[in-house]
Amino acid sequence: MENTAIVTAVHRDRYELCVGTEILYGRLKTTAFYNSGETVMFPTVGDRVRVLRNADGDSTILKVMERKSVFMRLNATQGLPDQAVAANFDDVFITMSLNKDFHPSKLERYLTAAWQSGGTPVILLTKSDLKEDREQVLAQVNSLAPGVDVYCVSSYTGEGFSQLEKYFANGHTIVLLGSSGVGKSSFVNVVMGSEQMQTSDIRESDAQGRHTTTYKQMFYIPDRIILPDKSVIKGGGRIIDTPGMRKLIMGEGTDGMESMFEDIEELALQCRFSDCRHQTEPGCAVKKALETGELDQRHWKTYLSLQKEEAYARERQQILMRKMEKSKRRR
Ligand SMILES: Nc1nc2c(ncn2[C@@H]2O[C@H](COP(=O)(O)OP(=O)(O)O)[C@@H](O)[C@H]2O)c(=O)[nH]1
Ligand SMILES: [Mg+2]
Ligand SMILES: [Zn+2]
Repeated sequence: MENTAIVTAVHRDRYELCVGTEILYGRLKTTAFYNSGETVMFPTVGDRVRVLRNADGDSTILKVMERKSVFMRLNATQGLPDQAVAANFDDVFITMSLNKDFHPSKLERYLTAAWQSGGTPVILLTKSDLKEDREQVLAQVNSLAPGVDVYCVSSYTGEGFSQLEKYFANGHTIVLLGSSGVGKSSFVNVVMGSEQMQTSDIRESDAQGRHTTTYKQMFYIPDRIILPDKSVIKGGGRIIDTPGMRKLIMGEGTDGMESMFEDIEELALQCRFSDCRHQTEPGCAVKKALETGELDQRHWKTYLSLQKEEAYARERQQILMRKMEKSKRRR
């Protein structure tokens, strides 16, 4: 029997799948994924896949269905396709902790990645129990991300969670994005009402045997969420926890760059030369704005480095395509 399933976890070469409320396990159909000579999408958490149900043993994953959103990261092995981290989410909760120094460039980078992924960014400032004066951070966030919703939460006290009810809805998926240690897994554990994900204060050795070693996983949020102070809010929907994604790459899409750096793209239109590289060209509006301070140096630097990464991603993709073409012709 063939079904559509949702991938809820990836364990090496075995996939945890969900069909309705049923959980099953699947493995990739070798001929479909490894010997096809085409660029195939490998399943990741959140993916919808077609599976062939086996009466006994693991089911067979036939293909990955088209994604509405995705995060990619660089494959450590040269020449192999980049890896999808999570797929088919609606909202990207950009998670940063209030108590650590707040880094504007990091936020810009995450925002760009979020816009590019096809999801909607939401900013989650965690550990609000540790920070008395949050006004300064909030002002900075609002100026960097106008129009993006921002929430201060504490997984210890439950502060701020009731404002998030609108994101917990059936058929709706949230993905957590942020450096390790900011409190993503603690957030998931509050939402789930039990310890689903290992948090970093539990030493690996203590945790052995209690948790599987899955590092990213999707959970079905219960209909009612009981907060640490015992108050209850409405739940529902799904949430994906991820490890810190340091090697997240900027995809080929340009939407993210356009939304985040509209000011720079607009300035560039005023340069004397339409192909101005904003270096030594006369009549450069970008350089002038940098001199007068109208354009923030840091914002400009983030733009340049993200642009470089984007070009790099595009180049990698082209090399990969050529390789695939070659191997197809050879067969
Ligand atoms: N004070 C405080 N500490 C928190 C909060 N949430 C998480 N932490 C702590 O921050 C550390 C990292 O949390 P964890 O959930 O593992 O972060 P992750 O790496 O983003 O998944 C742990 O020691 C948590 O106990 C919070 O709301 N308040
Ligand atoms: Mg974690
Ligand atoms: Zn210029």
